[in-house]
Amino acid sequence: MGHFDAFNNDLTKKNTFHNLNNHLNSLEDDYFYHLYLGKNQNDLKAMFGDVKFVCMGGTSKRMQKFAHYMKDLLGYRIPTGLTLNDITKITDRYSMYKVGPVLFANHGIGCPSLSILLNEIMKLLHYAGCEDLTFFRIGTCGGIGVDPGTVIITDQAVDGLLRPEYRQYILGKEKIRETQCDRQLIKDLLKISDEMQISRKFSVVNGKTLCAHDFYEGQSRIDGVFCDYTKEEKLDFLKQCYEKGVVNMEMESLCFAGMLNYAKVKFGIVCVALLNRLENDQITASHELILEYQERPFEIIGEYVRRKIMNN
Ligand code: R2B
Ligand code: URA
Repeated sequence: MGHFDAFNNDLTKKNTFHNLNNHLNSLEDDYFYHLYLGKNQNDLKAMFGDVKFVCMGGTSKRMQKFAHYMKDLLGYRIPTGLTLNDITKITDRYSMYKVGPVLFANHGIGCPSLSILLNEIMKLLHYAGCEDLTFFRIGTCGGIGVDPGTVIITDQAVDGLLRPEYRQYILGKEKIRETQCDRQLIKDLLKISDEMQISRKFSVVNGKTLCAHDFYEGQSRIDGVFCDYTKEEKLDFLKQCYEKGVVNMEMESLCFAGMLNYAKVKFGIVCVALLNRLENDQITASHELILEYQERPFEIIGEYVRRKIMNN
C-alpha cells in the first residue's frame, strides 16, 4: 500500500462524531486491520471525503446488491462488463462499496462484529473529514405478531431484559449507552413509505426491537441445542414482549443505536421480518422469497437517500 500524508487533524474543524477518543490526535498512524485501509496508507479524504450516508447490513452480498440498487436509483453508470469494486479487497471479514456519497458495508452477525466495523468506519470517516452523516442498518429479523415480509422501523432497541441500554464493560466497569432512534428520521421514513404507497406491496410498522446476543435461547427459540423452558413459557414471553411494544428481534440494534447515539450521529434501523415468532422458530421461506424480503428495506431507505441527494 502507498503512503499518504496523515489527515491534518485541524482542531478548529467541527468533529463529525462527538465523544471522540482524544488519543487519536496523537497516533502517528491508525491502521484499520479489518478493512485493510489506514490513515497513512490511503488518501482517506480523497477516497471517502464526500460520504454522507453509511448503509450497513449483515451480509456482503446484500450490501453489494443495495449498492447496485442505489447506483441505478441515482442514475449513476459504470462501464458495461464492470462491477462495483469491493474497497476492502483482500480482507474477507467485511466488504465495502461506495456509490457517490453513499458507503455500504456488511457487519456480520452480532454486536461484537458490528462494533469492530463501526469503530473502524467511524474513525475512517473522521480522518476523511466527513460531516453531516446519516447511518442506516438494513437487516433481517424475526417479527413478533407481524406477517413474514413486514418491514419494521425501530423506535428503540432493547436488551433481553427489555432495557433501552447498550452495555459495555470497560476497565472493569459497566458503561451504559442509550438506544433511542432518531424520532424525526422515523417519521420521515414512514412518510416516504406512505407517499410511495408501499402498503400496496407490504406492511411497514414501527416499534421496539429486542436485540439478542444469540439466535436461539437468546431469542426464546425452542429449536436450539439447549432449551430449559416449555413452548408455553416461550409464547408467554413473546406475548409479553409484544404487549410492551416489541415487534421484532435481531442481533445488532443495541450496539448500532448505542454507539451512534454516543457519537451524536443520526441513524435509522430498518429490518424485514422473515417469520412471525408467534407462529414459528424455523425459517422455512424459500431462498427466492427471502431474497425478495431482504430487498424491501432498500425501497424506503433508497428513496430517503435519493431525495436527500437530489434535494427533493
Ligand atoms: C438478523 O439475522 C442474523 C441472524 O440470522 C443477525 O445478524 C440478525 O440481526
Ligand atoms: N434474524 C434474527 O436474528 N432472528 C430471526 O428470527 C430472523 C433473523
